[in-house]
Amino acid sequence: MDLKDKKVLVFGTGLSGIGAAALLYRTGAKPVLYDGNTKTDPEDVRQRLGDVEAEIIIGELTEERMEELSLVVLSPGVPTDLPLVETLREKKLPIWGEVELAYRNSRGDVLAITGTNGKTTTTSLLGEIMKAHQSSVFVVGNIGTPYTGAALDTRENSVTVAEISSFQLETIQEFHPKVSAILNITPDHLNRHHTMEEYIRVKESIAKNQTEKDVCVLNYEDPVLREFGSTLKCQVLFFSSLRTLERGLFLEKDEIICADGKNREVLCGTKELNLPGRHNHENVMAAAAMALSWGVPMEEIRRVVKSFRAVEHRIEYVTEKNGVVYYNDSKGTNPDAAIKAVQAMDRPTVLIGGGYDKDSSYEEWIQAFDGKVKLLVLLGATKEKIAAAAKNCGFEQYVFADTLEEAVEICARRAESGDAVLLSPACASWDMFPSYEVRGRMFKEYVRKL
Ligand code: UMA
Repeated sequence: MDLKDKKVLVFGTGLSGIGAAALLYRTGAKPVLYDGNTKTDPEDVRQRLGDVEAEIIIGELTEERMEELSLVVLSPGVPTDLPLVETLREKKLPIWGEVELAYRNSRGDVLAITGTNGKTTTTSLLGEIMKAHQSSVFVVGNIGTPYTGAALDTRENSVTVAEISSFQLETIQEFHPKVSAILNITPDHLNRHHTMEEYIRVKESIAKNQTEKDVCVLNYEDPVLREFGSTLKCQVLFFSSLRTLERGLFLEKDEIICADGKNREVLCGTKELNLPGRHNHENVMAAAAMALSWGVPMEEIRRVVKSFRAVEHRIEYVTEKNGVVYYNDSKGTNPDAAIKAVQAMDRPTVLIGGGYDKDSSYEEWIQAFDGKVKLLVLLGATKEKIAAAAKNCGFEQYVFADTLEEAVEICARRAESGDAVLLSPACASWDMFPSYEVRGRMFKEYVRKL
């Protein structure tokens, strides 16, 4: 689509909106940056745009303005069934996501990762592996760097490693990764996608444009994904942390092994990794499977995998005070991710949970406490709901806090030498913080202040 001098509505003035507006401006289109939140300060948006020229509209978008548009680009946080989006669709305007816009303006190969949990760790690790092998590598997407910010810098020999969320997948059309991966699918974002079937469908769409020449990496232990593998026309490479595979990557005793049907080769021992927990071994297998599929030699992958450390906010060690170890798992934004964090704890734990309500249920998470959690400190919009779930499960050791700072102080008072304090909320941050990153950094600040 030739967008020269065409008006394009960019919906949302967050990271994606600014990235999309800049890309459109640099390619000759006329971006109209819109935000439905009336509290948005146009001056702040203007500053974040820098030298990018764009019209800014906050609050109401009139019918008249809609008539001038040639395309709409949605930020991932904008629900596709929002009445305003429906109206734009009725006007027969093409609606792309920010990822679609970036993809259509980029060159080289795309390696794309989705899944409910483990995306960021896998994306960072794959990014490091590719950077060790290749000179032009971009790590983009849900990880926090909008894809549109990098697209115009890509070349034919570039590799773009993209973390892609379900929100972003909802609005792709031609997006076509050379290698894709779906790490796992467990309930998340059901307030947005409404049903689990729809959430699964959206996640699986990462492979919809892949052909026989492409590869999709899937978790063999996820029954939905195992079945999905048999329906794909592209090549499928499985990984498993529970069984030996004839072809694929798998965990056997303490080793990660790669088998091609005839030969097997050890990638590394799990003790050689700096990433704790089985879920992390799965992330390593997925990243290695993707890199191998793209053509990176095993030896190079092995070197990077062994030196890679946990990403910020994902079971991140903060400090030790009075014999109590503090971990920041602010990225534990759904019950499944939070279960992984509790399972990774090897000592009695005081846990901080609660946050934005995504219609999740918390019983499974509470059952996973398994006698390890001595106190649950609850805050945020879901605190009553989680307390009710805890009672249902017979877990009564919980208290409420009004702020994260108060929660940290309670933890410090109640934890004893030899315990862990873990922030792993099982909820998004949006009720109290702009992002999980801000929540995690505030947590670390309060802990350091103790
Ligand atoms: N907005 C409206 N109307 C709406 C909804 C939002 O006008 O109905 C406006 C808001 O007022 C705000 C803007 O849209 O100004 C925000 O857009 P956004 O929510 O898409 O946020 P961005 O800053 O563009 O960040 C997005 C991703 N956010 C979401 O998907 C919610 C970031 O993922 C991502 O890092 C970034 O693009 C760069 O690609 C964050 C996230 O929480 C980490 N992702 C979810 C997750 O991981 O669970 C999916």
